[in-house]
Amino acid sequence: MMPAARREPDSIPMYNPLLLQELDWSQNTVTFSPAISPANPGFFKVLSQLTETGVVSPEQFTKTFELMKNSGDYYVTVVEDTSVGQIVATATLIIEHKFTHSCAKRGRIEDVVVSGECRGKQLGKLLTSTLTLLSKRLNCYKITLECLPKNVAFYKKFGYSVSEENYMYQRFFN
Ligand code: 16G
Repeated sequence: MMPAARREPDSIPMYNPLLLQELDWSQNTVTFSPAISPANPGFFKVLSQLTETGVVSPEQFTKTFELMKNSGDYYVTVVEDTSVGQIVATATLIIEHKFTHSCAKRGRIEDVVVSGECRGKQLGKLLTSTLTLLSKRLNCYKITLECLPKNVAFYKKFGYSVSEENYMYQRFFN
């Protein structure tokens, strides 16, 4: 597993990959059966299985990548099938800064998606565990995500619960 990188072979990671080696897996709340190791491109193809990606030029991609990387608050993380050099799953942790809670940080998990042909390999579980632990490691006071009702049971395994607050939104365009 690795931070999202440019599609060139000599890629620049979005965040320091060593962070993933420092996670406290003793705090993990799910089991992997069979066991898999967290130490182990198609990025848009995978994302398009979650939602509308639109058309993204290489320039737009690079601009957004740089913006995310420079902010230091985007942990776009991917699983690559190294045998074919293809990204097969992704999830993102975003850090939001607050003045409240003594200027604390809040984590958000976004865009969790596993490509159709790789479902059932616990990759979504691996990514969600990893990013949840990473948010703790980064001292977030809480972490949130939005999901469909059918996915609530999945996220409960990692310690998430359904909030009494409603998720409200307005959509300005698709
Ligand atoms: C889900 C995703 C969210 C994503 C949205 C896409 C997770 C936990 N939640 O709610 O991150 O932004 O789907 O739908 O992955 P949209 O493109 O219609 O907003």
